[in-house]
Amino acid sequence: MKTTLAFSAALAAAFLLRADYAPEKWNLEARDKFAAQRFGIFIHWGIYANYAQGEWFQHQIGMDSETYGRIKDGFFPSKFDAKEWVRVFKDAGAKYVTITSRHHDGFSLWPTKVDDGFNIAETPFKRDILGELSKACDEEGLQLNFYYSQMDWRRKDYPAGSASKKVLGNQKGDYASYKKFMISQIGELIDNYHPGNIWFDGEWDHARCEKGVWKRDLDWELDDIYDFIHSKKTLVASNNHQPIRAKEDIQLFERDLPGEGTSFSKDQPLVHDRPVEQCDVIQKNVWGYRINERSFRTPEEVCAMICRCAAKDSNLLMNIGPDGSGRLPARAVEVLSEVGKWMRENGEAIYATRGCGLVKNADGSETGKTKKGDVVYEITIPKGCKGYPTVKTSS
Ligand code: FHN
Repeated sequence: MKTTLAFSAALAAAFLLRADYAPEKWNLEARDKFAAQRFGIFIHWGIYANYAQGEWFQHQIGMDSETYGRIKDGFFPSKFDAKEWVRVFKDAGAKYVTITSRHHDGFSLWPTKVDDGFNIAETPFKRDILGELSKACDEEGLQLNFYYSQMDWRRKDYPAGSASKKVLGNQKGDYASYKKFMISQIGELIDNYHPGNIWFDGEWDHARCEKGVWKRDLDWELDDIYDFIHSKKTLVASNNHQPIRAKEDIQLFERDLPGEGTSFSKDQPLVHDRPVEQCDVIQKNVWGYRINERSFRTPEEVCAMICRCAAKDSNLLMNIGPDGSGRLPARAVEVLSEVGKWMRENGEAIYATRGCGLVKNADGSETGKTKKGDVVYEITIPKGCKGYPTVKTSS
């Protein structure tokens, strides 16, 4: 069902802040548990890793999905070792992992029964990547969550929007059919692997903000999808770059410190009545693996980002893009290992704390404060991240 909805600011506010929804006890507890975790690892991985040009490669060169998809027949990440990945993440101090179950190209990393064969079971590799990762996370006590792209560059029933028409043309699609497909897939993900949250991305294909007024050209019928997820006691998050809706449990900010409004979140006010998460990249400028991207964040920078987020009462979800063989980029592993050393020394100032603010000092350093019970942690981040953050405790 495709409709044209141009909401006025007032109507949009009424729509977004529906008063008739109250989260249940399990939901509030799950939100608290999520917020206490503070640091997670994001994984962007799919058949695009074989092209080694990032996850937007298909779109960038305007490749049709038939041609693009042929690379699935060569997807054989023989070095993939879920236990080793999880060892690296846990050693870094991460408490959860969020992986792309399906990105914009429409390829599913698990053997879904409800698509037409564009999934891991139809590659020579065949192994259930999400299943292996879920088991390894369970064994090590890490929570697994699933990124799920709403935008799709392949299916015939997906209604093309501003970021998909380069690949799909003006395809009208059939949203009722596409919605049914998404719900079936999400049901599989939750029933098979029990994620903590479903992390949506791509709603922005059908929305834009013009001078403070949101214009939307597709009614995603999100209430139905969110109710379905909640009925399975799973949290909902959406990286839609829009003001948060009542039924979204976590407020997401992409490559932008919550509330700063400097990039994707310029039209996205920080509400802060729910957990907050900032996602960012360890290999600068790219989420999925890109062979010629050599610029990695330093361990000092990653620690500073964790501290800034904690001081802003937010989690940090730090992304890595494994390569086509299933290996994590070596430099990312080194950086994470150093981050882990800092977290083991200073994690008390981060995990399960509440943020009390972040200020920039005249000398270019930053001071962040967090709190747990009566204990206040004062964190100093050196100018330009020239050293590791230091922590002072007071009560
Ligand atoms: O288009 C995606 C992008 O590939 C990546 O997945 C990031 C992660 O936050 N989100 C989208 C852009 O907003």
